[in-house]
Amino acid sequence: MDKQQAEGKINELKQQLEDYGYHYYVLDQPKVPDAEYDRLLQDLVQLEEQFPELASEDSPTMRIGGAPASAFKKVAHRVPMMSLSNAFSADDLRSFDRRVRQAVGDDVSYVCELKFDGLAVSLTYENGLLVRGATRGDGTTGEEITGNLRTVPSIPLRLKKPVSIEVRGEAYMPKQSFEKLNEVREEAGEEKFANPRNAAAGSLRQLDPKIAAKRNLAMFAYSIGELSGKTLTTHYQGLSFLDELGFKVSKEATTCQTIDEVISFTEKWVENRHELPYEIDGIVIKVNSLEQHEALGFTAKSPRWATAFKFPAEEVVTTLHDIELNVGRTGVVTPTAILEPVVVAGTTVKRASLHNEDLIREKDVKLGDTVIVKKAGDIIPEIVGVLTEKRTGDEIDFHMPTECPECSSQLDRIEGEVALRCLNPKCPAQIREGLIHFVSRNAMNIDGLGEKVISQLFSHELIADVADLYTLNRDELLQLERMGEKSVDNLLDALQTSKENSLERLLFGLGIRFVGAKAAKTLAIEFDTMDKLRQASANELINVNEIGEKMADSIASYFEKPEVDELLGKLKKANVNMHYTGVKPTENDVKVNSPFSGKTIVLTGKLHHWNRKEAQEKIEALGGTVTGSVSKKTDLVIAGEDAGSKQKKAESLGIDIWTEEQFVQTMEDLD
Ligand code: 1X8
Repeated sequence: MDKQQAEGKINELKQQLEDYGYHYYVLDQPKVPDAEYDRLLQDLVQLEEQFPELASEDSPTMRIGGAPASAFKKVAHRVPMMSLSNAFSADDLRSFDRRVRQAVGDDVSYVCELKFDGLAVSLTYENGLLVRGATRGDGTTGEEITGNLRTVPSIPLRLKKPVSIEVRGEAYMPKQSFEKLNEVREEAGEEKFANPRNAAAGSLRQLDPKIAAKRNLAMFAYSIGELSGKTLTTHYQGLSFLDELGFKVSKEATTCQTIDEVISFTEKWVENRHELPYEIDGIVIKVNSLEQHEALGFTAKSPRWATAFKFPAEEVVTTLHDIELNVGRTGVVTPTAILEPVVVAGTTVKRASLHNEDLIREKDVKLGDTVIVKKAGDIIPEIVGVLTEKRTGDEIDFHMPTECPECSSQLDRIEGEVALRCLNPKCPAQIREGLIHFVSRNAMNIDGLGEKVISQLFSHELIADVADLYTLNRDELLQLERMGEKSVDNLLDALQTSKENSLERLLFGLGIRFVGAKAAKTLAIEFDTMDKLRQASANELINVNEIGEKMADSIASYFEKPEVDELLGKLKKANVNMHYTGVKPTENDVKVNSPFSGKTIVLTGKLHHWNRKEAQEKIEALGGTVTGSVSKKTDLVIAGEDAGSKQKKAESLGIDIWTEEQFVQTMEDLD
């Protein structure tokens, strides 16, 4: 075949494959058997290998996963990807409706849509060709994950019309694929994903698109960011247009003429949500008219023309069979309820957190009780109460032990804390949990070392501390149950790779009390090397932004321990990196990405959380300007207690006004 013939054949195959893919993944109506699709795809792979100059970015072969990226580039969203205000009840929805009518009059209709629980993404098409895909990130700046998004079969690589458009939607993993993926991960000794959302996000955050390609992800398109050369008048038209372009658009979107219809729609989905093959966490309500969107505008965080109704936490009744005691990494002994398995919020629940003994007393929980269990989203299920009227008299009081269930040392109740704690630093449960923490995803991220493998290594006395992981050899690992040659090789590779992790992963992995992943990163950026951090006094540590007294003391006393000195020596000998290798954020990065950057802000009224000067410094550090009086140039007024004329003036000018709580919350959300 010459080049010209190949080009013709490649184009034919591309069109045919995209059409088959569209029917299969978007319309759910396969046109040909899977084997036929695979055969044509292989033909195309071969032709593109033979004529590499004819390969293109809209080729269905990209769906198998193109070249790995070395890092994700940041991309600024030209139109910010905002979050939505929340409504938790029918009353909240009525207030939303009232606010809308006050602003635009009574001629309002709404579109109700499902709120998919996945990862928000933005897709940019130029003349119909997908040129960029990005995560939402903080709404202003996201990460470019084009290679990964090209592997998602329901995302068109080329649109059915040659338009230039930015499309938003939710990438997600269907429930069934999630269950299967976790089964496979468990078999392989890998950490399971907590929920489909994390699984989807984790898959799209892999540098190698071949991984995302295997994860069976999908995307629903639900809004248009930018569009040139076409005018739409309603949001619903926008959804139809997305459908015409070849996107997967939910069939459940419905227009409602009244808020009562909206409320009925939410009630219907509170009932039926679990029958869907994917997870939703609420209903999105949008004003239909785009002209009214313009009139309503935005607050600093979200559009005034939309809101998200969040599903209430679900409650079910079941029997409490037993209370199990677990010793955590810091020695805290926590009681866990063992329940008669029951389905709640779409998953089977067998265990629930009881937190501590005080809570058990307060809720008057006894073994054998009929209890109410609550679960919201991916939150750990909780026991909210007991149906005492169901008691038979056979229920048994529960008492916390006085000795550690694992090492029998005396348990201690630390002053000011409700928790019982095992103070034996050699307690095997604490060491085992510490090892599990060390390898976990946000710490050293060592794949192939799940809880079961760690427990085996520990009980076979192959490891006694985290440094021992790095001296494991093939023969030792091959002794373990369910560890074949391949798993062992993969694990040894993962261990080797983890040695190059940047310092913050090691710091977090060591499990120093009060040092979370975020503080570990701050410390790594500030001190650069483990040695410099070790030399820092508690006073120097407190001077670091975001490090408080409690954490500083804990870090300083951690590094004073002789066994820590020995451990770090072993890690160093194993060539585990102890430097920060990430990029240091410049002051500019912080400023550009903040909700205050470039804005003129007026503070008024009495502030309680920070004083005026502190608040001003915080805003200025984030790129905002604070001025004394309200004018047309003011972007935002933060109104404390007894705010007077400035607030009135801001209201009359239609300027955004935040309460002090909103301001504090926004600051905390930035952390
Ligand atoms: C987030 C989501 C929206 C929709 C569905 N799922 C989401 N997670 C929708 O519009 N149907 S809109 C949205 C946002 O604007 N942040």
